[in-house]
Amino acid sequence: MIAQEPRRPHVFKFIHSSDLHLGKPFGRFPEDVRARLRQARADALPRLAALARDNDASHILLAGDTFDQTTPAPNIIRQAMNMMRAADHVTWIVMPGNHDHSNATQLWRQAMEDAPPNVFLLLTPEPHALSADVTLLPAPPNERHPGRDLTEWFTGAKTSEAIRIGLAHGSVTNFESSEEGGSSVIPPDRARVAGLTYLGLGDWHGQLQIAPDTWYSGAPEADGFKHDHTPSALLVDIKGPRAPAEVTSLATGALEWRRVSLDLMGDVDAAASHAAALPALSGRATTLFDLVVTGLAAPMQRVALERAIAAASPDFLWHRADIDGLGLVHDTGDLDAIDRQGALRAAAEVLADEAADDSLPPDTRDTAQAALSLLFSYALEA
Ligand SMILES: [Mn+2]
Repeated sequence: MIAQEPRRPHVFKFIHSSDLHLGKPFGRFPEDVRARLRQARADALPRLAALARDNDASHILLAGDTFDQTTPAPNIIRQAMNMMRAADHVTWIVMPGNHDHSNATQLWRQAMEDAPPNVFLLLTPEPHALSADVTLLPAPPNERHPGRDLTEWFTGAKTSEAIRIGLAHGSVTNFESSEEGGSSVIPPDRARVAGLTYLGLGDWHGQLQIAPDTWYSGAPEADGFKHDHTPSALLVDIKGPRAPAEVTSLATGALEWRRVSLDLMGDVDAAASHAAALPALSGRATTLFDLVVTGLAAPMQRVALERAIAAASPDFLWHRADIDGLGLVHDTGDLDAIDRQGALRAAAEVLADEAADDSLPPDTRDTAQAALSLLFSYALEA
């Protein structure tokens, strides 16, 4: 009889993240905003390292798309590796995704040259020992759209009696909203079938639990307005081969992407409604704020709204307001603000009639409304 070792309180504790998309160009934004967005993604690495330190996690597992492209600029790769080298209290596991798949030879050749001893690049589907009793099974994509289940080999993989953790990148069967619109291939019960204590997934940029032991970590920094969720990583605490993994979400995002819909009724104070819809002042410099205004407003209210939007805009890292969907309501009292009589009043009446005339083509009505708004804004200044 061999006496059993006393059970350690934490068998294995790690952080699961994915989809850092380092070097993402963010081409639709102005150059200063693009630089800030790229910097936030690069900063995700030291932020993850700090979370690992604070939570006693020994490893950080990146489930693909660490790099946005198969050919990132050399400084993107070098600086990522240097950042991981500096965070040498953790072991980094970097697995390719579909954006940075394993056949991106130039990328991974340089990464291997630059990688410090505490970084492991898992480019092939074979077991990797994370510790004496924990084995990682990686499923690195080897092309942009593999179109098949790369986790299939997990089930038959021989790993003695070690704790098995899986790492994969792609969408789950019947999980329709693939981030890439690609084919859905990972079975949602792969962890159970393959005897994994935990399966960490990448590809979906929001955080999502697929099964008791299967999670998408989501990206540590948002890259759009799509996911209505605080970007975060997952702290995974495994206390034994048969104990369920304890999973905790840890916020990681430095920048906030907020899309707000403001639907105005015809008789409200538009500027006050706008003020109520604004994020708190203290967070605006790190917020991308996309405002979409619909509904109806009287002409003076519309002008007041446009001014409120223009006044708040410089508070934000980036701001866009779309008020094309805001319709016009007016009565003769509104037109009095332009003039009670004379040529301007006559022009305003014609424009108001045209803007409200459903029989006219939309272009004509939009032009009339824009001209009428101009008249009102001049009237307000006079
Ligand atoms: Mn991705």
